[in-house]
Order: sequence, then structure tokens, then C-alpha cells
Amino acid sequence: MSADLVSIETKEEHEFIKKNLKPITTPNIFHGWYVGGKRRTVDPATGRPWTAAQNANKAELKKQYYWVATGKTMAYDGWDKSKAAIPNTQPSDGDTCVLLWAGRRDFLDYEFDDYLCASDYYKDIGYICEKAN
Ligand SMILES: [Ca+2]
Repeated sequence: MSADLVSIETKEEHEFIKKNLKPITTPNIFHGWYVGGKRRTVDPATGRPWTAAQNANKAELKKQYYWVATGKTMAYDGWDKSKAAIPNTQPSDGDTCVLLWAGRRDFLDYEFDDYLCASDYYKDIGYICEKAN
């Protein structure tokens, strides 16, 4: 049996994860959990880095993210609706992975954000896995 970081491909799956995270979330403490999403470093259609136009267009930017376990481009939109700038490829250097955040005024509800794949700043980011079939 093996497990991967979770691919959140439907609203139902996202709601299931939220429901299970809430009981283990300390109120008003900023928490993050890595899930299995990542930003492609290059455009698979061209093999080249993403263009400024692609990065500037929110719909195009969302297509740069994929689920590592399946290799599929993210179709379900679980990005944080309260922040028009997300995803924002923050930070812009290095690999960008997908997390769920909760507990801060601007990150309330375990929605997607992109952030460093390895962070020295937040020491206690968790991981959400799912068993492979
Ligand atoms: Ca971000």
C-alpha cells in the first residue's frame, strides 16, 4: 500500500477534507497543509517557460497547476475565492506547490493557495495524503 499527497479533483472531495480538518484546527491559529498540486515549470505545449501573457491571465495561470499523482492539469477550482490574486505564483523563485490554509483572516476556509514547496518560514505545515488504489 502506498500513498500520495492528495489530489483534490471535485468539490465533494474538497468538502470532505475540510470537514476532517476542522476538528484538528486550532481556532485563529494560521495553519497550512500541503496537498498534491504543483505548478509546471514550463508550458507542455511549447517546452518553454510560461509567457507573461499566460501569467497575467488568471484562467491561464490556473492551467499551469497539476496533480502530481496523476499528471493531470487541475480542473476543479478550489482556489481561494476571497483573494482575486490567487494563484499568484508566490514566491516567484523556485518550485511552487499547492496548500490549504486556515485560521487567518484572509485564509479562512482551507482553499487552495500556491506557496514554496519547502518553506523555512512556516515550520509546521502539514501534509494531506490519500491511499493509492
Ligand atoms: Ca500564493
